[in-house]
Amino acid sequence: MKNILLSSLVALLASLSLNAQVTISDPVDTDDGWTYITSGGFSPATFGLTPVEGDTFFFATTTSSQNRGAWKYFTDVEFIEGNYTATFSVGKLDARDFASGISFLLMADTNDDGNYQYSERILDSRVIVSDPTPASGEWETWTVTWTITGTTETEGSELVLGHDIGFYALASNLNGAGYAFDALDINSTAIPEPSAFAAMAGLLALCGVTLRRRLSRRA
Ligand SMILES: [Ca+2]
Ligand SMILES: [Ca+2]
Repeated sequence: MKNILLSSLVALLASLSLNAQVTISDPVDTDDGWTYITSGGFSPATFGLTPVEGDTFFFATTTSSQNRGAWKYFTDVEFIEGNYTATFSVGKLDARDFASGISFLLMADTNDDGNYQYSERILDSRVIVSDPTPASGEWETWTVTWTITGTTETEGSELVLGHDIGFYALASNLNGAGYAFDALDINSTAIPEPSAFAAMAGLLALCGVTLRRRLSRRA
């Protein structure tokens, strides 16, 4: 009985990890594929900040109401179904107010040209984060999570699975404020299937029954 339980458990765990998951670790340096919207840019040291990872980091600031951000498509890293977690560093520029709402979103390169098109944003993935706010000249680590399934679409109504993954950090209406962004990791884990949950519950119940029988035999 013990062997049957063990082999069932191994088979179940194997079925859960069949799909290779997404692993992105990016130092956020301008020469590795990042593109940004005009003023601001990549710097090795500015506004009291130095990079968390790599040689430079992205910073944005304006003196008017404008959008500022940076995006990248990760070539040949394609969307699969999963729960996605992005972890990255956000910094506060010394001598500037902190941007009041920075949104982070995923994109899918649905026309496979390596470039960002407005319609390739996954609107459901847009998350505005403001916490914890870094102190002047310092960084904080922020984490955002999303679920991507077979029905997840871009704003242009294209399904995202199988297309290259993109990430966009974007602050709207900076108007005298600013922020910095660096050191991005994106990882996914499999979404457990309901059938896997049922199998797991069945196995646990079976284990319970076996254990109770053994205990009652001993008693
Ligand atoms: Ca960097
Ligand atoms: Ca594109």
